[in-house]
Amino acid sequence: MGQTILVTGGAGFIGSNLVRFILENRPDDRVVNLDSLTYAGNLESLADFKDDPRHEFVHADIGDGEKLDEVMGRVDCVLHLAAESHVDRSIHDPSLFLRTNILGTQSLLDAVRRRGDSIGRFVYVSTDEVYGELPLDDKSQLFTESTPLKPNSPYAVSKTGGDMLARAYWHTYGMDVCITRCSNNFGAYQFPEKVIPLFVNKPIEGEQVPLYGDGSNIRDWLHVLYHCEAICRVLDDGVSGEAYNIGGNNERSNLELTKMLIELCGRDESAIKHVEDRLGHDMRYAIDATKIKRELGWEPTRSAWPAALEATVQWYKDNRDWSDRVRSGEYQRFYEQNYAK
Ligand code: NAD
Ligand code: TDX
Repeated sequence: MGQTILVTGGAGFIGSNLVRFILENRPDDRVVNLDSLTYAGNLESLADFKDDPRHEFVHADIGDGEKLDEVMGRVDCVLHLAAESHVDRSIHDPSLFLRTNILGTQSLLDAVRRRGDSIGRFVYVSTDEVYGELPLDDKSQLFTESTPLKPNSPYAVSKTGGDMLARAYWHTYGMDVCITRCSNNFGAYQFPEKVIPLFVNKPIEGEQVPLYGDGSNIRDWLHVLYHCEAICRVLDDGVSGEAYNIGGNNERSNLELTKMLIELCGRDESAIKHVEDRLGHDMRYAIDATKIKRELGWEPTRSAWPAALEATVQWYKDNRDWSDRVRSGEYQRFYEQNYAK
């Protein structure tokens, strides 16, 4: 039987891909998409679902308990993605991150708790950054679900706070909670402050790309649609109280990634500008996703690296107008023009 799924942060990068994924792949389900439309929220990413009766958009903040009470009356389960998500911004404004990612998560958990048993599963979409960093010189080390949480940036601390709160509501109140911890995502509709869209837009426009430090930091890249599949798998079959790592087994140094991106944009290495490193820059993330593969049968099924990266670069080239409207600020008028009465 179909369910009504509350997706928070559904106007963001992963959220909009997830809403699209659910509407296209789970025909019996409906989505209530709740988002406060911060700078990172872009409803244009879901313009083709504006009039879909299975997609309801609610303009609200996860900190607004009254609004949440009204929405909770018509949903069956929750996928919680709304967050401040950019590490660099967290370095300059930690308090916003703590407010949204910890207190906002608490507000949402409390709203679910007030509904008692009428709401089923709550999935907290956490991140691999809760584990801190791994050394560059020992590739045998990977993050598993039992790796101690040791977040390094204000962003990572705020996500860890939300992650631990979600678990505490399972332990204390018996709520049905699962947690996912995914590695770096790439794909369509990512806000152009993040490295992949930034490093496509700049070379196309004849600018240099600002690579932090020497570029030796490593990230484990996963296409966003694999992440969406995994979140749905955890929603359907995850064990309550458990956390699941999600990752691509696809470690790339930033320098390797940068070289691939500028080549795909038709530029040579003169397009790379080494700039001052990010404060506290985590060296390496690498995920062991054995648990979700073994217990829930999740396996990435789409085309793998580098084809998925090439397709993503092509998407940004083909959708210049989407990026242009983000950068001009025009995207922020979409809600007003199409939804607000
Ligand atoms: P994003 O910044 O693109 O989107 C975040 C969305 O949350 C935006 O639409 C924004 O408007 C909304 N939002 C922010 N504050 C809100 C509030 N107070 N109330 C309601 N909505 C609010 O982020 P993303 O990259 O799509 O990440 C989504 C989630 O996945 C985050 O929780 C992030 O920590 C997690 N995550 C991201 C990655 C990644 O590589 N991007 C990897 C692992 C986990
Ligand atoms: O201009 C840049 N230059 C650069 O060298 C930017 C924006 C980034 N980088 C480097 C820093 C990182 O090592 O590229 C790498 C990726 O940076 P981001 O795209 O900012 O992602 P990251 O900091 O790794 O965090 C992402 O993955 C984990 C998401 O933004 C988080 O929300 C998620 O939890």
